[in-house]
Amino acid sequence: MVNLGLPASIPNRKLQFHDNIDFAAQPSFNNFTPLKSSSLKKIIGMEIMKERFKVKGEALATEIKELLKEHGNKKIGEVHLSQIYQGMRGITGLVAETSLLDAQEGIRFRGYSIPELQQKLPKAEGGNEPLPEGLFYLMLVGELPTDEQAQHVTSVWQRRSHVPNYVFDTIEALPVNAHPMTQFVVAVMALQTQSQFAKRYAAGMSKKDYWDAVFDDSMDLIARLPRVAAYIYRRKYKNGEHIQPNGLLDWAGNFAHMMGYEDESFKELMRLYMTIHADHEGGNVSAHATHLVGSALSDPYLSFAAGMNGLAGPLHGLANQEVIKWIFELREELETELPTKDQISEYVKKTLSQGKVVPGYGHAVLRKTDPRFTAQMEFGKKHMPDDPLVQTVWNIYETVPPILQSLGKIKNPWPNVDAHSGALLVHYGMVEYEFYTVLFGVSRALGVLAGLCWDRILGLPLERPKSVSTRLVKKWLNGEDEIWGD
Ligand code: AMX
Repeated sequence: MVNLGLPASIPNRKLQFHDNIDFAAQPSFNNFTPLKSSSLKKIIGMEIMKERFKVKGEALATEIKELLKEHGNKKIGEVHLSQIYQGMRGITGLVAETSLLDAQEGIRFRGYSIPELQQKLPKAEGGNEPLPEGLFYLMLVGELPTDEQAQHVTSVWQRRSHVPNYVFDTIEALPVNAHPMTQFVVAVMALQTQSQFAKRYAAGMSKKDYWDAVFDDSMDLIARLPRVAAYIYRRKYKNGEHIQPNGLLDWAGNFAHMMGYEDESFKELMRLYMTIHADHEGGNVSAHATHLVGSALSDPYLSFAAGMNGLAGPLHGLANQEVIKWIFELREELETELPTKDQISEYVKKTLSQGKVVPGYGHAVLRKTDPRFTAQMEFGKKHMPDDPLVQTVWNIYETVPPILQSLGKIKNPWPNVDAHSGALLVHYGMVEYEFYTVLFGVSRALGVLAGLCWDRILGLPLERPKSVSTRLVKKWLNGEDEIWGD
């Protein structure tokens, strides 16, 4: 990893709320050593990523213009009345370059499946899991990065990771029992004052430079999120005993460290977690909300906060906390650490009879076991095969699908990403399940912000689909030609 000459960690030192240090601005800070010229070169090399993105983005923008000139009137589908009442399922209405979801296969990032990414993306020294930095490069540039290119991303995120003190003050103004996602979104909004896009727009930035400012904001925001998220975690669950960043670590490894987890295999889990939760094409609530709000030229901070408010919903990202809560309640009610499949089956039926969903199961698009679930299962088999909670997740996997299938109305009875993640985190002692969606949010930033960069370089316009009232629908059905609703 690149050594930026940042100070080593000071674990478990109780920091003052104002003890957030801008390392770059404080050369006299203890242990500070100047940047080595090789590190500097790598940072400058990072500008190459921006350049590559510019070349790729502008080329695709030109290609799309030609494509639309020739084929713009081609029909790509039709819309049924039921679809507009049912969450627009199956209506193709968005472009997202970063990843594509196949109902049977699962997610592919720029054509690569999750097992392929685990094989092909750069790793941390001595590690086996992919570096999320590499995935970000792939989503942005469309090419697999070399080890050095992934390290460039690490270095630049380290360099941009300073969080101003007033952001911590803003978090501190909230009651400590505020949901971590509320604290997270408030912190992102506090960071918004840092937006380059907002400043440059106010100063009269040209349209052709929008992408450049969005790129800079996205890089800053991604760099800062682990610090903010770790601060919320330590504030809420560890008596406000904060841990300083370790400039020798990669983005996810440093995040684990700042939350207080030094186990190497937890760092590996964070690398995997941050990679597999990053993106799920464009129509999911967090990606779509970010894209929609960004289409109004709201800056990346405002747009990302909108996406995170969506992720905080129980049918989307909050499902991961719901899953582990549901399993804890199951264990408590049955007074056993390892419920049998029959006991699980009874509990599932009880959940359904109470009019609740089985969290972690089902998906709006996927129609098979989520490969992100499988990747986590493989991690569990490798690192903690005997953990009773992890085994319970696997027993649930064998029990739930046939029950859901028997109901006849559920389109996908298989587990999604959220069905597994909590059990792995609990294994390492991260039992505070209310925090899990924040982890998801830090990861999701990679996909939705890479997506926002693409939106602006492609010059995508304000999103404004047409809506209708039921009154109008009824008139259509009666063959009346009225265009006004209510
Ligand atoms: N348990 C019980 N009922 C379920 C169910 C589940 N896990 N999944 C779907 N259903 C029900 C729906 O509530 C709906 O019932 P209704 O007709 O009475 O309203 C019916 O089955 C048909 O739903 P669907 O078309 O199969 O799913 P959808 O596209 O409407 O919703 C999802 C998808 C994910 C919201 C849904 O499967 C669900 O609520 N799952 C549980 C929550 C969850 O795990 N969310 C995480 C999703 C992944 C993510 O974003 N992180």
